[in-house]
Amino acid sequence: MNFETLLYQQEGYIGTLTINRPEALNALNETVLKELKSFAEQIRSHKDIRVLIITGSGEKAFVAGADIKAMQGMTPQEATDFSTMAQTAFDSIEALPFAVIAAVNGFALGGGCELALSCDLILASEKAKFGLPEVTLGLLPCFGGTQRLPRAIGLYKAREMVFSGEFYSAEACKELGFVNRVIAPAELWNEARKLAATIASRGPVAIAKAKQSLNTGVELPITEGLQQEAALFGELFDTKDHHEGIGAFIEKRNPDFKGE
Ligand code: CO8
Repeated sequence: MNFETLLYQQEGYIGTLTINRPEALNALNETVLKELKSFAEQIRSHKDIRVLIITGSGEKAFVAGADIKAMQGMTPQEATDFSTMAQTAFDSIEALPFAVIAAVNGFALGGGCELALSCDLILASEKAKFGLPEVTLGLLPCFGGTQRLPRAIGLYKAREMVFSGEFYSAEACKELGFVNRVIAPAELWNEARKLAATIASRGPVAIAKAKQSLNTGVELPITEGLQQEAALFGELFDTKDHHEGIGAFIEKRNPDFKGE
């Protein structure tokens, strides 16, 4: 996979995607968004990937938002189209059939915070700063922020973050409930890899179906969510992985899942 603004590396079952525009603090322009969507479309069918880590290039930023310079002079229709393009790219990341970890190494502002919110888990460096500062530009979060953030932390806390436009520390975001772990900057990469390796050692089909149950279940009335959970659970009994998992337990050995 060859991209202008993204770097992709894979080691074993763990892929790492780096947003690579350090001169603009990895801001999201049209090229990055198109490449993110194309990347997600290509990677989703790769059988040899079990966890994706997304991070930002350089010391300073995960992603400092949408590219403010590129927004200048847009017409209302162009702005809506730009928002839709970003939402579609982030939906494709969210829908990947394996776990996606955001390793937030610095500023995650506006679209950067929204990109992190489309990942399954957020690990943040102690020096990371999150925020939705769109209102400081006379705009509103439009890459999914007004939708994913309240679903993650509740409406009242989301309103404060959106209306104030302020930057929040990683620790404050952990308190709010959307950052999983806060990690010393030098350890962020190791911790992300360690968590990725743990997840990659579990049953891949089980992770994919658990992700589906969690992500679509929260949108459903609980009775429908429970029915879906039971149906997905049943589907796992058609997989070789479940024989391997149960067999390994009985034989007192580690399972060797093939993702089948
Ligand atoms: N877009 C474009 N360039 C950026 C961005 C950005 N979001 N953020 C930083 N840069 C550039 C700077 O312009 C600068 O470039 P140059 O050296 O050429 O002047 C370079 O990156 C380094 O940045 P700073 O010198 O500003 O670094 P500091 O350490 O002083 O400050 C900050 C870092 C605090 C992160 C600061 O750069 C900042 O406030 N950035 C903007 C953050 C922001 O407001 N993000 C939200 C953008 S809006 C959004 O994401 C969603 C709305 C999308 C709407 C789209 C509809 C069309």
